[in-house]
Amino acid sequence: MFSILLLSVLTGVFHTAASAQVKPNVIIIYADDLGYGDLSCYGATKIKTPHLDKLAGQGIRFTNGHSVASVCTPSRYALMTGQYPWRVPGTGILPGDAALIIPQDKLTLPKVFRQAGYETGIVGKWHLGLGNAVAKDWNGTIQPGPNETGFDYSFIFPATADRVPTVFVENHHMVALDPADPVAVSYEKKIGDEPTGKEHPELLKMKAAPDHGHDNTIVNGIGRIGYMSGGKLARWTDEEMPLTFLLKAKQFINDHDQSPFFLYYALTEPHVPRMPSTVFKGKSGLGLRGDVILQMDWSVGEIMKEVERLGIADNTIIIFSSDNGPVLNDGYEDEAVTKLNGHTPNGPLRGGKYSSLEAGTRVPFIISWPGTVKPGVSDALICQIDFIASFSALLNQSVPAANARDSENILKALLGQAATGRSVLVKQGVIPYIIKDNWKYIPPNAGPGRTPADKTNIETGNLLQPQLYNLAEDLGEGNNLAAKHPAKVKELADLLENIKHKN
Ligand code: NG6
Ligand code: CA
Repeated sequence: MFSILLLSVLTGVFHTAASAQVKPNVIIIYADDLGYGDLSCYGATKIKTPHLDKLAGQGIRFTNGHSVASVCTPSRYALMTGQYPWRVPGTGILPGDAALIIPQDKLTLPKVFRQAGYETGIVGKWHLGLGNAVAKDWNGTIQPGPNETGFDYSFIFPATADRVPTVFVENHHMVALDPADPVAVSYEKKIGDEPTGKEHPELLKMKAAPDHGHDNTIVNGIGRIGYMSGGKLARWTDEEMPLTFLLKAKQFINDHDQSPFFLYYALTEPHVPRMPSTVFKGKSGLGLRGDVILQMDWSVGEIMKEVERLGIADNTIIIFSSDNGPVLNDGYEDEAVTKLNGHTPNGPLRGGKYSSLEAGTRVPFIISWPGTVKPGVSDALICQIDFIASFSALLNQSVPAANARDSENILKALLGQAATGRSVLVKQGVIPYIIKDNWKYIPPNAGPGRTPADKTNIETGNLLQPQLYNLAEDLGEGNNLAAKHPAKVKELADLLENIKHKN
């Protein structure tokens, strides 16, 4: 009896002692269009997100965490490659039939883990292109894609929930494809003989906003961007699509609970079209956008429960963040604006998705590693582009020259062992702009100061004069100090140019 007890105590000690070196599992949960103010742990009072609050409570809640860009594709490109997207043409928001834009001969985030002996998987939204060209056979082997850029396993949808093809692709193949009903996709012209949202708005269960582009092929009563035909069996229903991702994510975790794994779990919430499963409809009181945030929060809770159930919670890093900031009206009449009820998706920030102002790219950012990372709040400047260099450092992997060139090793900040992270960060809104030690400089830019009021209705950050903000004192970017501090403007403008032209 005594010896069994001793043995188990000793094993426990060894396990703890070893876990400092044992490779932790890593799960990145990546929301789509979630704002800095959308979670109760980030100050939201009109909505409660208990599972993310719990994750933040057991980990570090970062107040100064950033995506690279204020829209999806460039943020995800940077997360995968460690390179600023504005260096590479063609990294803007991709249509659903785009070719793969991630280089296959360069280091990527999943490759770092794979080299270190991890099993790597992606479940969820991809939006980085598939195949070698726009023209491709969706019914055959679809490649290159996630499996050629570092993932051993992939279960994705190709682009966004509002773009065709509205199907899942698992390791090169469309899921539930009926060969007798092949899928074709076009972003050029109508194909097939199905009604479109434009021709038959009476068939829609969620109206497309006027002149916003979401009125092409109707799938599951919702108009999409782009045209598709065929694949009736393979098309997802929006109410169950996030649940399918959750089940696949859990399955991946279960399949690899004995080996170190890296899971990139890319959620669709709260991106449009917002169509939660029935149990979440009406639950938030803030309309469907609030409801899908509750669904997203619940999914995070399910992942946390799963790693606890498997007994791997202490050795699993969970990172939660978002690819860009919030938007309300992004193409559908889903009451996101009318039912806001005083909720502030931006929190204290100006701007939103698409914008050069802070709400475009300053996002919720939580890291939990129970037993290793001490809970707390950090103001360190951190960015998703730094995952490659930082996890390479954690896992003793080297980064070859000319790879991940904009990624910095900020591991200490990510693990709460340092109060500061980066000193300088270039982000991308309408144009690239720079932050250095809490000073933010946006170069002069022509263009409207706001997107159209009847559409996304967001402050862009465009101004013909230079903008300089002191984010330490003025997080809401209310006070343009450019005229007062011309030397600071010059310093940051020069630095931005240097970084842009760095080889
Ligand atoms: C925009 C779409 C918007 C959304 C966005 C991509 C229009 C007018 N708007 O072009 O609805 O799909 O692209 O969002 O088409 S993202 O989060 O993937 O970047
Ligand atoms: Ca997005």
